[in-house]
Amino acid sequence: PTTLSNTVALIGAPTDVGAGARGASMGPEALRVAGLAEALQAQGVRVLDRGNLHGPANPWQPAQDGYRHLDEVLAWNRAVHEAVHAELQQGHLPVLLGGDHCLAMGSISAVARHCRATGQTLRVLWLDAHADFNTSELTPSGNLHGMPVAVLCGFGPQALTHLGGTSPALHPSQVRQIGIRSVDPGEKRFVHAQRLEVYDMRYIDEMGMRHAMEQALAGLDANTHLHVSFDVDFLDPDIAPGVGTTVPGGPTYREAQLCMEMIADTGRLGSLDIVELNPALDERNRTARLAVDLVESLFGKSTLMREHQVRRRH
Ligand code: 6HN
Ligand code: MN
Ligand code: MN
Ligand code: MN
Repeated sequence: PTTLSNTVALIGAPTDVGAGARGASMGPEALRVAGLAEALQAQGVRVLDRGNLHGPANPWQPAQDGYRHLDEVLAWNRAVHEAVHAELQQGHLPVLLGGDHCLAMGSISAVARHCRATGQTLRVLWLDAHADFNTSELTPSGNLHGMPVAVLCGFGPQALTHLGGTSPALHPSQVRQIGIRSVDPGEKRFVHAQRLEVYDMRYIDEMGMRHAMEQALAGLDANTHLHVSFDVDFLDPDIAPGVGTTVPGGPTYREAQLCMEMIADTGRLGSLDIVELNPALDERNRTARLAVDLVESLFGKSTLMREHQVRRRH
């Protein structure tokens, strides 16, 4: 089997309360229009589209005490946490359709809670241009989509760090970041201090995506639940313009495909976020269609049958 469950639950969270640009709230529908459910079904997956969650509107206010829209971010993440946790309890593979990346606080805290209860080991792959490891002291923007990894590791306001009851939801050693190429100055020191394992673009340039993914996926076993948090700005903006925070020099189409295929090969995918897609900035939904194409690979689509592929190793 390619994934931990053959039944996927799509959960839309149409909000941009954590972002610095408006428009990620349209992400869930753009992914549906791009054929996400059909693409998953073509991989033999049963798809339950749960529709969209509801939450407060975006008040578009300046930061207060280092956070923008903290109350609204909390409300959305409570809804995401409950929805994701309910699907995991039913044995389903939750796919969160963002929405901005602050929503990973809710989804990953739910996955961590589920893994604690079932005795599974959680590994998080964070595919992103950004480390999303800011705190209210370090952030240049106050935008909470720049803080989910820190919050999940226990650094942030109590209400957010305790979404799943206990804190921290994650230890930094459970996280692997891939594709990183924009980290704020204070955030950079904090990433180092907390020893986050980061495969940044320089590492990928020098060593290749294959080696980076071999390292990032090392040590998985039959008890591992793999969560992939896919920020669409991970991709190079030449192929994925529909995001609010583009950073040049990201993975190419082929590198991104290889990344997804190598995750699929582990057979351990148990939950997924697709976040930061911004249809207001896209070109005729091409970034949404690319995301769907990559998700097909993540769920096991390959050019040939596995037994027909030339042995890759050494
Ligand atoms: N994202 N580091 C910047 C900030 O404002 O904290 C950008 C964060 C981007 C977050 O893309 O999910
Ligand atoms: Mn992100
Ligand atoms: Mn990002
Ligand atoms: Mn594909």
